[in-house]
Amino acid sequence: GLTRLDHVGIACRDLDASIEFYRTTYGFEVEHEEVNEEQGVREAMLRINGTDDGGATFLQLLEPTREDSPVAKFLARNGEGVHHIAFGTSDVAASAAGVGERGVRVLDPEPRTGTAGSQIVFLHPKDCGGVLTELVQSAH
Ligand code: CMX
Ligand code: CO
Repeated sequence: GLTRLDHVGIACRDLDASIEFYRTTYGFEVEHEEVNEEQGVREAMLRINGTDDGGATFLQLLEPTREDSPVAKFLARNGEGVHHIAFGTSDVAASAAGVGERGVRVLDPEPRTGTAGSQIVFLHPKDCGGVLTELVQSAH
């Protein structure tokens, strides 16, 4: 089942400026940074609470790497702001199948690779009360 809030994804135009805002304003530090070409993002994970056992919660700051990416499209339409939420699960395929049986459109027929080798699927925001929702199974 879904056990926790894994992260909140935030679309930004300038990743370094966004990191600096969260660092200087709140003291949150970057734990992990990477480029995910499949998702079209340069991203940073800032840990908000929790430990390394898979129970932590993060902010995911997302800067688009190309104009046809979901985050670029979101920024063009809405400007910077909250882009999605992500729930943690110990079995992303099973969780996606269960949610799909409830009539929610699962956007990824097979889980894709997310942050730090995690497995992710997205659920259509129009089936989730306007909230783009991700399910994530961490690699460890
Ligand atoms: N949150 C809520 N609603 C959203 C949304 C978002 N992030 N993105 C789009 N929508 C809404 C739009 O407002 C629009 O609604 P209306 O029809 O009422 O105007 C509708 O969905 C369609 O929007 P669109 O701009 O035409 O966007 P697309 O249908 O092309 O794509 C989506 C939307 C969700 C299918 C696409 O963004 C997607 O597949 N996202 C999943 C992948 C992703 O977001 N990757 C980046 C993050 C990676 C990570 O977390 O690691
Ligand atoms: Co995410």
